[in-house]
Amino acid sequence: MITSAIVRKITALCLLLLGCAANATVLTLPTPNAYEGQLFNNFNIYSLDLLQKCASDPRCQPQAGVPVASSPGQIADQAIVLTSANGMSNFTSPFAAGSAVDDVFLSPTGNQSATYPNLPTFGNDAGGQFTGDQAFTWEINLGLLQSYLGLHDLVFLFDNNQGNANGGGNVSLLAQARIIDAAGNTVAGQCYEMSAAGANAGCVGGGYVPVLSSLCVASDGSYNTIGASNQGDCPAGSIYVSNNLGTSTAEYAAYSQSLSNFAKNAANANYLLSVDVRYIGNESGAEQLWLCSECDVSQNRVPEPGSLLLLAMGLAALLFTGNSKARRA
Ligand SMILES: [Ca+2]
Ligand SMILES: [Ca+2]
Ligand SMILES: [Ca+2]
Repeated sequence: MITSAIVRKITALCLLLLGCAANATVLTLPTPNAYEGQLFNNFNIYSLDLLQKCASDPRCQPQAGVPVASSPGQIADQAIVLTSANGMSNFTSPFAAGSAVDDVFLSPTGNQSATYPNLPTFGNDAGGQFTGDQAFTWEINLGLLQSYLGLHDLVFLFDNNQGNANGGGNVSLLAQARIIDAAGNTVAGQCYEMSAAGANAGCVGGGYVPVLSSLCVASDGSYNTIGASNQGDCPAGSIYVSNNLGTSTAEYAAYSQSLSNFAKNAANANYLLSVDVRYIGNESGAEQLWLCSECDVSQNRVPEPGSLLLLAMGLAALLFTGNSKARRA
């Protein structure tokens, strides 16, 4: 009984620190640079396969957490925007029932050549489920998001899942993330876009970004697709990258430092993060999109020793309290 009391206390502490979820996605991304991150308008996009494969390359910076697992059971406790039917039935949600966050949207499977106008195609979102909830986009209250992230950065993870590898199954994406107020108005300067409209062009409804299923990344960070299907197809000095790793592995991380910093630090409890995703060229299995619970970008990383020391002190205090009660009993 004493043991279970201690376990309960540790569980409560874990929930408090948001650091002990059994399946939390944990990833450390390098500071974006020309080699490891590509800028698509406001978002730096990382290929997770490149991060893993270039780990021993001197051009690459320290990183941890790749590959990123993405099977439904492995991301069931994450803040999911889009998932498969299997993912929906496995979703446990990190949030209490009735929280100010949209339901998970169901992503399409099979062959679709049409442009998906926005999220309702995936889920039929009428809006109005909670204060500030808008129709046709995925919302989460910023206070709720801040408690979910703790001190971690706001990083979107994308699980690509196409049928034809090596250039034959390239889906194309356009995504926007806004900070909105309770009336649905975009907070000044807080619209961020992942698009092919050009670097730092703002939130303009730009072009779709092709998700290249395979490519060779050269030493200067440039890439070509040449139909490569393995390292042997790439020029000397290039790294072969697959961005179609199947259903159980995520391929991309998306990060905007400005958005992340604003979302983490905004004091207005009525603000919401609003996400819209559109895509064309889908085929085969369902894609997934979620907000990482424990992702950090190197430039923002919180010093670990301090965190660990705090955790150790907290655990020691709880154990001491438990032992004291046991002695008194
Ligand atoms: Ca909504
Ligand atoms: Ca697909
Ligand atoms: Ca995948």
